[in-house]
Amino acid sequence: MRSMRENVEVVIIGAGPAGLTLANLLQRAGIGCVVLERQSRSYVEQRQRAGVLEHDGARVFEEWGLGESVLAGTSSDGRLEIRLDGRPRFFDVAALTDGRAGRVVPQQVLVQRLIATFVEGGGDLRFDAAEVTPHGLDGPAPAVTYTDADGGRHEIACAYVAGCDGFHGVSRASIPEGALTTYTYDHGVAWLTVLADALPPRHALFGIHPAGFAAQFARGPRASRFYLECGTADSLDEWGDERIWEQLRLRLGDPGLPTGPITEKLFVEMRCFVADPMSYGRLFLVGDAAHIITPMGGKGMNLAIADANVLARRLRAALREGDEGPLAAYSETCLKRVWDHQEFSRWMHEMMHEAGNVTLAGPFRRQLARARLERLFASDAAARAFADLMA
Ligand code: RFL
Repeated sequence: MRSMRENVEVVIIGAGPAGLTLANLLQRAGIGCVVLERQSRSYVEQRQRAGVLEHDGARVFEEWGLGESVLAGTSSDGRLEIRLDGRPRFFDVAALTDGRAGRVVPQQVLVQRLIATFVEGGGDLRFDAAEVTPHGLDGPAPAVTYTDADGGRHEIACAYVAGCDGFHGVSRASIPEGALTTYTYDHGVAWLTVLADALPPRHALFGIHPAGFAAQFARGPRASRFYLECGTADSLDEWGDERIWEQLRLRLGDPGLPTGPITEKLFVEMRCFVADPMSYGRLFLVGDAAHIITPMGGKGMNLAIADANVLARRLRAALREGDEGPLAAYSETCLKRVWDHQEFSRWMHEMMHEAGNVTLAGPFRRQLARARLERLFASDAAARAFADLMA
């Protein structure tokens, strides 16, 4: 068995939106990095999850000179629709935020483009890396070991490790117990999410209905992601295609809802998690490795990109200007945004669910949730505050 030892400035563990954004930004900054990904390239490129890149996320790519390669052909969607008991209400995010609005960028499209751009730029991206293990994180000379697809053992010495390997990754797990404070919250409901080759709605669509929450978002020109509130103990056997379409038609108030072949069905736990601090020694946690948030509000992928932007700038200061001060404050900076988005997502979750399904929190809370929703259409200040957080 051959064993190779290398040296690089930064090892990035994980090639999701967090790791790939960081890799591209470090490449632009002229900082050497290697990305180690457990899965194959095709697996990573097909993984369909999020679909909206916020205005600030798009700006990150533009500011680093990646606007053309990452955003070409994507369009911004400045409006959303909330159907309350089947009655449509439109909300113009772009008009309320002076043109700041998110873009429809399916996560797998973003990932494909980030991989292509990084590789074209000479980037070192290694798929099928097994047993990735960080070492010596609390000392001055960390390293990461892994096994390649042919069984070769590798050791990469580095100055810093970026843990971008998602919620179940090895990075956060390698931090000693007691070094992190973790916060968790469970919303007590679940969502069934369905990906279908069905014509998408013109705008992001949220349905509030006594039978439960539902939503439909574009995932490309001919694909939609649907969400259906369901019980936490539900099984896929209980959700045949027929029932899914019947419940979507009911909750979205659209008897003529375009249907199509369902290509994925899975349950999403409505669970939140935050680790504090988002670092340990020379390891920095980025994206889902440090925090997860429910899909309500579409913040998960955007937080990953925002973290990567902060970390790239601060690694550049440390490695090129010898200033480790900004890096030391990485976690504090990122956690402010994380908690702000967690608060917004929970606020929106409560409103969207409790205004519909009375069994969740009772009739009094149902009226409160409806009042909260009405305020968005009655008060310009409330509408602007909401749009600002959605943009
Ligand atoms: P990812 O995407 O999980 O990527 C982590 C990468 O690390 C790899 N990995 C390892 N590599 C090497 N060694 C190991 N030991 C490793 N362990 C793991 C993994 O294979 C993977 O490639 O995390 P990242 O980069 O932080 O990105 C986070 C986003 O993917 C996530 O927040 C969003 O997908 C969440 N999310 C949504 N976010 C939004 O902003 N808007 C949405 O509408 C939205 N919808 C969703 C979502 C997540 C979903 N699921 C299933 C979790 C819808 C769904 C269904």
